[in-house]
Amino acid sequence: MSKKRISYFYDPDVGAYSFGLGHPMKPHRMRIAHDLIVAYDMISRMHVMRPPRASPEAMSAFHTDEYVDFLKKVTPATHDSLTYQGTRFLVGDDNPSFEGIFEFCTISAGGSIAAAKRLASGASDIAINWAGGLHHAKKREASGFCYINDIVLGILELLRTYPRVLYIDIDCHHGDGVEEAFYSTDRVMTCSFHKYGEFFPGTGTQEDKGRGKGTGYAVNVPLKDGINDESFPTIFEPVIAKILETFRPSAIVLQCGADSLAGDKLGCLNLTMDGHARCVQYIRKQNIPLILLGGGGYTVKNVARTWAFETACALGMENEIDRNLPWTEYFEWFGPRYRLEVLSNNMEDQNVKDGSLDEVRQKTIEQLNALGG
Ligand code: TV7
Ligand code: CA
Ligand code: ZN
Repeated sequence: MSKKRISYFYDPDVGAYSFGLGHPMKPHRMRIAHDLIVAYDMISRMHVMRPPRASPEAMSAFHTDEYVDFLKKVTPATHDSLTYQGTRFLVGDDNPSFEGIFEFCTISAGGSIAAAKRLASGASDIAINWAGGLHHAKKREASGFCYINDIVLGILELLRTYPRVLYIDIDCHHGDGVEEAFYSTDRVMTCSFHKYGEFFPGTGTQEDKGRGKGTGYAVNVPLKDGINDESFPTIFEPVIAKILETFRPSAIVLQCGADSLAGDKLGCLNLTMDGHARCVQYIRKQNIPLILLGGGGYTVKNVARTWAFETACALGMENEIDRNLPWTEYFEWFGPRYRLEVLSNNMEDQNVKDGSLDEVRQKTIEQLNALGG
């Protein structure tokens, strides 16, 4: 496996932000992942950078000025008046106004924009921002724990250099914000794998394929509970292979949402760490400039393990890495086995028993064939 030039964007402040007591989204997981990355001595093998904070102007490349101004101003104390009693900008408990909300957004978005610039400059083959991947954020509204859509901002930056960008989303939830942003263009293909059916955000059927020039360029792969390491590659790999053949992307953004792992607090899929990372390995070997982003992931210790391991995959050192975890400040979290692993559980794979996965795969391939590849 060839050596690649990796840039890793990390802001040591990111772990200090809190969405509030009891909220499932925990920025602290980036710090735990980082500590593993340090302890495994990956830092010396890649270019490590603290990304510049994204400016309000940079955010306005996608979001409205009014919404960005709101995020700049809102605090827990001004929430009710600035959201018009929770009817604008932030609706419901998923997106609280927490202390430092705007700074958190500048870190997450700053990392993805910097990652895009780093690839486009030709300085790196793979750029990583585990604080990014916040795929639900809309132009004028927060949604599903996401306030600023760092992914859209990163892709817009890539489009200044690259003719075609492929976005792949393996988070358990539908990547609706990114899909919507590029729904009518043929320069960005979006492809989300997600649980569909009585699950947030409720979009992402195979009938939703894009519009106008973008018709066929939004790819949705709806899944049922329990997809595992055996069945997931039988849809991920042929679908991606077909996309690479028909769309021929000049750059790829892979959202590595870790709520598709077994045992996730919010997710309902059954991938192991190795099964999840296999997606990274499959994309890496295509030798196309690549951005790796975070996203969901709510069983914190498993998110940290997986993103640390996927950093090792980017470096091509996954076969050398010690599966016994090194000592870190959070070592005791990883008991009782203290291993670099996320194991599957005994849930049934609802995708294979009625042949639904075969139908979804066939329908996706037909959609891609219709593009005329
Ligand atoms: C990318 N699921 C984001 C995924 C966003 C999922 C939801 C919660 C949740 C929110 C909490 C909370 C929760 C235990 C779980 C319809 C509702 C139901 C809020 C209580 N505990 C990503 C968003 C999803 C907030 N939202 O893709 C504060 O679960 O299902 C919904 C919407 C209305 C709001 N209520 C939940 O992974 C980063 N929210 C505890 C405290
Ligand atoms: Ca997804
Ligand atoms: Zn998710």
